Amino acid sequence: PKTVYLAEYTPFGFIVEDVSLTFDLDPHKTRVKSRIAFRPNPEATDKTFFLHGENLDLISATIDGKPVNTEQTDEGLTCPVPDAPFVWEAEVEIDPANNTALEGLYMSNGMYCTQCEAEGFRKITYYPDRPDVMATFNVTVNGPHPVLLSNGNPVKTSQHHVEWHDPWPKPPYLFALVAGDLVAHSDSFTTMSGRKVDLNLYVRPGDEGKCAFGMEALKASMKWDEDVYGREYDLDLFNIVAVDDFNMGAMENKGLNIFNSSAVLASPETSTDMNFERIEAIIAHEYFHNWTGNRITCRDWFQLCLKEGLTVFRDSQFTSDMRSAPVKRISDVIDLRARQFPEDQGPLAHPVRPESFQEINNFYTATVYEKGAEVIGMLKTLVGDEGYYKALDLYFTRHDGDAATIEDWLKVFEDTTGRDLSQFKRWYSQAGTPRVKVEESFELDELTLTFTQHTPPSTATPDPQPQVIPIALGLIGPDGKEVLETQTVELHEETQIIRITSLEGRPVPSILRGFSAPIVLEQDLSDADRAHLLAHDTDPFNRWEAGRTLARKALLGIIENGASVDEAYLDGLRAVITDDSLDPAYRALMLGLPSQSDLANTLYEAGKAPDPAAIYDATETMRDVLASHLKDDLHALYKANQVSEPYQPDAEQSGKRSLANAMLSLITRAEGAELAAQQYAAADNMTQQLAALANAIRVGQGAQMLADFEAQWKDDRLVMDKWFGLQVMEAKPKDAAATAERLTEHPDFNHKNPNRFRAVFGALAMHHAGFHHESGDAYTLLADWLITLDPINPQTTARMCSAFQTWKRYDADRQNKIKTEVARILATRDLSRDTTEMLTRIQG
Ligand code: B3K
Ligand code: ZN
Repeated sequence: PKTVYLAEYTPFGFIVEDVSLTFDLDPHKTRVKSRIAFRPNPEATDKTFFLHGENLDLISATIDGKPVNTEQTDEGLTCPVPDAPFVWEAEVEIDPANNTALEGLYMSNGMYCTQCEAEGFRKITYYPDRPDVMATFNVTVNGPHPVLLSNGNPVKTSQHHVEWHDPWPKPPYLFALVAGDLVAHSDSFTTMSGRKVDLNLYVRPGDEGKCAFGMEALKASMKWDEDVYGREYDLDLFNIVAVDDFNMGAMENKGLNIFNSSAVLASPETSTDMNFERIEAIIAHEYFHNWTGNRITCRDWFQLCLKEGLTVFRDSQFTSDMRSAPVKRISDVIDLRARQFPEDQGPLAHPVRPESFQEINNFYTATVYEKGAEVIGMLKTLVGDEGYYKALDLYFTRHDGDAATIEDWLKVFEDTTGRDLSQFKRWYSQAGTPRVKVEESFELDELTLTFTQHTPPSTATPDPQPQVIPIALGLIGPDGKEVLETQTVELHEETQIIRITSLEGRPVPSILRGFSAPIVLEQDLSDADRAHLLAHDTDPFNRWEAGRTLARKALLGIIENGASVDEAYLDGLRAVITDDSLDPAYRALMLGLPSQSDLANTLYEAGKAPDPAAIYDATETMRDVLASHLKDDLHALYKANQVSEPYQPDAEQSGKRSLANAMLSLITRAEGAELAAQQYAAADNMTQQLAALANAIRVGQGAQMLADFEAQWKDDRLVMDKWFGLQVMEAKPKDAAATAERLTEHPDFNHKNPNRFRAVFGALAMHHAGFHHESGDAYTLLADWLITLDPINPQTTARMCSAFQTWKRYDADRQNKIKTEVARILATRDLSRDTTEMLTRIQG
């Protein structure tokens, strides 16, 4: 396979003035006619006329009305063109019904839909399929369906025929088309300048009742982007469509967002609180792309973080404003550590702006998205809120309509704040998680903190240089009062010393408040100091972090020498959990334990091969200890956090449910599934029903409930995904692979549906002790299914390969087993470019 390099970027030799497309829809023989006005690009040196095209059957091609001879390959075509403006016209035939890769134009339950990012437009027609070629589109859709949609505004509508015009120049990856028997949930939004925008959420008949929440989230997002960023929507119409077969969450096509139905359909009976929160965030994310992604797009795919990091950052700001900021921050860090850190610290490590790829779809990663968002958060911390919004205003005015780069992005900050960001830019070019060690000494009235930063070298970045690291810190005095409010220290050098004087007695330093940088902090604090922070830190993130660090130490103590859990920690935790002045959602987070994968990594870093079974057992022991230490509070807290008002998916109610369900899990552990059964029977919403079911399965008393659940929900795909996933998640380690295998034999298992495939195999890969069970059965099962899925859906297959990325942590036997499976998949004939690239990189 060919490798593409950032350094080799050159502009396309032609400018596209305008595009007209006509679709005559047919499941196997869809005809696409294109008419594209080109003119030579004065800024380009390479004048080769190459149009991308894959799996297209070329019927005819003309230039200025005269037939041309084209030279075709698997990747596209070339032909001679005049050295002056000209019109290219072509007709191709495509087969959407057989497009199982879900990229380009495909069918899902009888409806047509598209996915063009990153390079899917070339599966629809011949085109310069690159984001720096922006054009206005006119699209005619002919088909026997009641609903025929494309980007922009409808300009002519008759039966079985709709013409669309999108006035905003856009890259081809934002093209979209939808056709089907759909119903709309409609509403409208009046923008800040008083324009009325029609809003529609299109779903399959039967799903109308699951639209209201998504619509409210959309309106809230539109308002928020006006209030916070001054960004107004720019068309008269905004459509969202839900589809069941989709490779990821959703897609920000101009004026026509397409959503995985799991990322938009919601009702109290079928969706959990977590589902609601995720849906709200994804709707906001895709909507925010209208400015950060669509109006200003990326010059090339190496700049992906320009739109994704920024848009993730914006959607987390939105969620913090709509819900609880500390809870959102802690959840984001948990997620970053679970998904981005292993990537950054393993064979798949790459910079936030990668420098080469074989298949760009493999780079829609936690590093590009989530670390990319962290980098923006740091930039905001460094320049301050005012500096940040000033820079953003300039970004929007200076680059509106552009296909921009990270250099453009950083330049607006340099120009508005006068800062030199050349060292900061290393966050975009260096892979790996920086580690910052802090050493402390206290003499008389002076505290000295010595910071040393070090980034472990990787294949992607063999020689990492010091980065700019904002460290937010404060000090908590011996009496528990804050003696220094949050200050931000900027690290630039490998080693840096900070002195704080006039202190009365040694305070406990609270470092990396709010997780001010995506690093690993190495700080040698005593258990007593951490317990002090757990009791008194004013920074909610670090208060939580203190508890988490103590929990990790306790778990490692159990794993390594069966140590008993420190009473002071347990008492401190109990004080927080029972403190009614604290948000229940925050208290529930306090009860969470570091993940088993995280513990495995800690052991690996300490030079020990982690034993997944021992880690699992320690986690179980720890939960038993918590249940017994908190036993006098469990029922009281469970009762106090029941919600009597009608269900609302808001932060307040969902916080209560999450604390109550944390109690339920400890109660079930101590007393069996009786209370879970009561909750199950009484539940009028999915959060309560599913939590009850999970707890019953966990203690081996869930069989009847599982059968009831299946009978109740067998016709609801999204709920059945939960039913499939939960059984794997809650299986005992030795049963996880067998459970997954059994579920693949269920009549409703369908590996062609990404949601269902991920429900089973995503859960298996996440089940640490089950996936890494000594038998190796889970490795083999996953490999078998990846081999089956690859020819059908390479994108989803490649994504699931990351389950193997941590192989180096484990003992020789497990390593060999994983290597064997990886090699077996790689030996498959005609393996996709996607999967080949992922597994080759994982092999290292
Ligand atoms: N931009 C899309 C992701 C496209 C993934 C292509 N493999 C969704 C998003 O980030 O908003
Ligand atoms: Zn995005």
